[in-house]
Amino acid sequence: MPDICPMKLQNDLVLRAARGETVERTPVWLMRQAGRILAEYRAVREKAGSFIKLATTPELAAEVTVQPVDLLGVDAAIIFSDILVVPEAMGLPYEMIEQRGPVFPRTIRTMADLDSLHIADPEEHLGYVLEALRITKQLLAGRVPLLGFAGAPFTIFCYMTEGRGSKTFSVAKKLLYTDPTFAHALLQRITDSTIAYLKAQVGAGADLVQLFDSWAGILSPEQYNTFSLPYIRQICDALKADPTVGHTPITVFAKGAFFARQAIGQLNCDVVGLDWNMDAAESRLLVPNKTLQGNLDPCVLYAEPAQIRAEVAQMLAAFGPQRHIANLGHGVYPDTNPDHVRVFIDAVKNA
Ligand code: 1CP
Repeated sequence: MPDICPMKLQNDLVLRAARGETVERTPVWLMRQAGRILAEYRAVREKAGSFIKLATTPELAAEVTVQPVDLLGVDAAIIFSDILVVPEAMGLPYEMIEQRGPVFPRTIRTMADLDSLHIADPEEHLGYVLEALRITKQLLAGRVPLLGFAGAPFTIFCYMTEGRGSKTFSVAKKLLYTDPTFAHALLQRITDSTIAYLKAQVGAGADLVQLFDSWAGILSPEQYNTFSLPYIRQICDALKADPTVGHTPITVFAKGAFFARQAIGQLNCDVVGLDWNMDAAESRLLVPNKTLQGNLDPCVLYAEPAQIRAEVAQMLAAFGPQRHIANLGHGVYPDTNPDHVRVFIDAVKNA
């Protein structure tokens, strides 16, 4: 097993910004930077044969994790994996269909279905991600921080019940109304698995962990307060209460949940992720004591370089130089020109 003794980071801007310390410049990285836009990624993906093979081969996952650091100059690496490895580790395997995305051949919609699942044991069921983190840590050699991540329980619930991606996740949402007891039981089991998993990620070298609540925006504020926020709170509290993990910053990104910014800002987390519908000044008022991450519209990267630079300047001015980690408001789109991604990154770094 590679040695993972703590190494002093040469560039710890993301971590210092996350903790609210003063930074010389705004740090920048991109959600979904590791698996979408680079020809170099597609070459490794081809060599692996499939997404799942790539994600479960630690050496290859580590290689594509480091690519954006080398090729784009981002201030952080995010481990190459997927949020759906947690359901799989709980006993619900997924398949990745080319051009379509993930599918669960079996779904979890009743208490009887739930009985077939266990709480994920990270070392036993997710050891390949932990090994990828350890190898990545070595490859990075302290150049930039390594970010771990997991899906927020409600977003994972969506995929486990619906069985696939959806615009409305109406099967998942229906269960919140028709069988809230079951919904809470499944959410709790996902939460317990996620706490163990994120702790293990930190143990394997993750310097910060981000929760992706990608489908938060389909819930009403009341439903969000009932079915999503309490589970995110449990995760934040559990990590912060653990003496070996508590120092690790936590980012909560709840896409579309503009109504929940204030409540998320009061969680035991360090950074609140914003999508591009969320106004910077308003978000500062709602979340006065935490670092904000985001939030350029990913479509800005389709524009000409001059416009990308202008939009970046506007974003940086709106957030101010401190307590901000520059990013897009959601993952970079797969058909984005990597040169335009570099324009975005350089515009932040040279501001
Ligand atoms: O892209 C990267 O930086 C690599 C790591 C990464 C991350 C952070 C992947 C690899 N997936 C994710 C997170 C993820 N996965 C989220 C949360 C972030 C977000 O909202 O974008 C979600 C919702 C998923 C689920 C998922 N996995 C989808 C969406 C399905 C839908 O329609 O609802 C898809 C298409 C995937 C597949 C996937 N995950 C990652 C890659 C590179 C791919 C493409 C598969 C391939 O290469 O064949």
